[in-house]
This record gives sequence, structure tokens and C-alpha cells, in this order.
Amino acid sequence: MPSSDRKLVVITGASSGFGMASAKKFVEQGWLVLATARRESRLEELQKELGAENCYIKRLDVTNDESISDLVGFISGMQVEIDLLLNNAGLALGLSPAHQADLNDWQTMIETNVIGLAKMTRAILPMMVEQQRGHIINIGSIAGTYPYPGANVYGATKAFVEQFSLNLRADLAGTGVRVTNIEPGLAQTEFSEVRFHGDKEKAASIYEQVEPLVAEDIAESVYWCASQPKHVNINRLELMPTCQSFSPLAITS
Ligand code: NDP
Ligand code: 8X3
Repeated sequence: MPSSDRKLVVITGASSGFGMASAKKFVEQGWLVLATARRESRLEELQKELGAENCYIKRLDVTNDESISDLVGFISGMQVEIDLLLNNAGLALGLSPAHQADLNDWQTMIETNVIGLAKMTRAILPMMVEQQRGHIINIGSIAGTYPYPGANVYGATKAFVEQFSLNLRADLAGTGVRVTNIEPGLAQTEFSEVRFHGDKEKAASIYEQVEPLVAEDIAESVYWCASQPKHVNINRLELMPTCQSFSPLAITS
């Protein structure tokens, strides 16, 4: 069992992208990480790299109630307090206009980004309230604030994350538990490969000739929010690559 003087972060979606980069950042800073995701072989590789004394792993599918219960049981068995939950697991599927989008894609995004994130929060929050401290960092997106063609349900799931994060702040007043929503723009991870259902070429084309954010940029932001003194709550943090900006509103005949 881990020694209680180390801070513990539970990370969802640690098998790739922002989650994996955050796991590495937190271990580098002396934290203990509980890395979770569906792909166990990825988690095992991560654990090998970071050391079993620094990185615990547990399979987790945030869309599966039993899997969430198993995780809660695993954490209880660790007999440590949770300092931070990084609700990072999520995905975009498809970029078609709403009238052509695949309903299964919409359902998976809602089940993962909305229901999964809400259930993970509900599962972990009682422990934090009991401790009278803790921090939930949600990974939203600029897509939750700014519309763009093809973002339809994906953007809406991230708008949920934005408002849920603010509402949690309201409910948690006086408990000592902090809540932050980090809202990144274009970042090169496996995100686009997942969005385009495994089409690597199409995914790579998104990042051609531009300099997107990288996973380590987001891990830095997560760590910065988490390492503020306990009287400071970063409500939301929005970041974009310099190459990304805003377009005029479309006007069509
Ligand atoms: P990746 O595809 O690289 O990573 C996504 C992670 O989510 C993987 O570790 C995956 O693990 C996990 N995941 C997906 N579904 C589930 C599930 N049902 N249960 C548990 N874990 C799951 O993408 P990013 O790192 O880029 O994305 C991380 C978060 O950041 C997402 O919420 C995304 O929406 C958001 N985001 C991404 C941006 C970008 O441009 N890349 C910008 C803004 C926000 P596994 O498949 O092993 O379960
Ligand atoms: C992902 C950011 O700009 O690709 O959440 O939609 S963007």
C-alpha cells in the first residue's frame, strides 16, 4: 500500500494523450498516480515506465457501472485519501453535419463524456467531501463554448462539462473541495484517429502544416491548476494553439 504522505491523483483515460502525459507529469512531481482506462496493455506499459511504486493501474470503462464500482472498491482498499480526480476520459466521433451524423456515435459520446464523467464524479465526491478536501479537474473543450460545423453533439457534451463544473462549485461551497474545467483547443493525440474511426491518414491531415498543442501542454495546465495553494480555485482554463483562432459567423443565401 502507498505511504500516506504522497498525494494521489486518479486519472481516467490514462492510456493515451492528455491522460498519459498527466500521469507522467504527476509522477515526475512526486505524486502517486492511479492510472485507469479500458486498454490494460497500455496501462501496463505505462506502469513499467513509471514504476509500480509510483503508478497503480486499474481497468476502467466509464460507461460501465460495475467497472466504476470496482474502481471505488480498489481505491477503498488502498486506504489513502484522494487528492485529485482527473476526469479526462472522453472522445469525439464523427464530424458530419447533424442531419447525417451516426446516432450510435452520438450515443457513445453522450454515454462517455456526459454520463461517464458525471458517474465518476458522483462515485468519488463523497470521499472528498468526507476528507473536507480534494480537487476534481474535468477536461472540457473549446468546443463546449464555441460552435463549429460537425461538432454538434461533441460540443454539446463539453458544454455539459463546463456547466456541470460550475454547478459542482456551487454545491461544494464550504467543503474544501475544488473544481476546475480545463478547455483545450486543437491538440495532437489519438483524438482525431478516434474521431475518424481509425482513419490515420485523415487524422494526420488535421495537424499538417500547423503547430497544434501537444499532450504535455495540457498536462502542464492540469498540474498548474492542481498545485495552486488550497485557497485558490481555478474555475476554468481555456487554451488554444497560437495557430487556432476564430472565424466570422457564416452568412448564407
Ligand atoms: P486520446 O484519444 O488520446 O485519449 C482518450 C482517452 O480516453 C484514452 O486513454 C481512452 O482510453 C479514454 N477513454 C475513451 N473512452 C473511454 C471509456 N469508455 N472508459 C474509459 N476511458 C475511456 O484523446 P485526448 O487525450 O486528446 O483526449 C482526452 C480528453 O481531452 C477527451 O475528453 C477529449 O474530448 C478532450 N479534448 C481533446 C482535445 C484534442 O484536440 N485532442 C481538445 C480538447 C479536449 P481507452 O480507449 O484505453 O479506454
Ligand atoms: C477538441 C478540440 O477544436 O478539435 O475538443 O474540437 S477541437
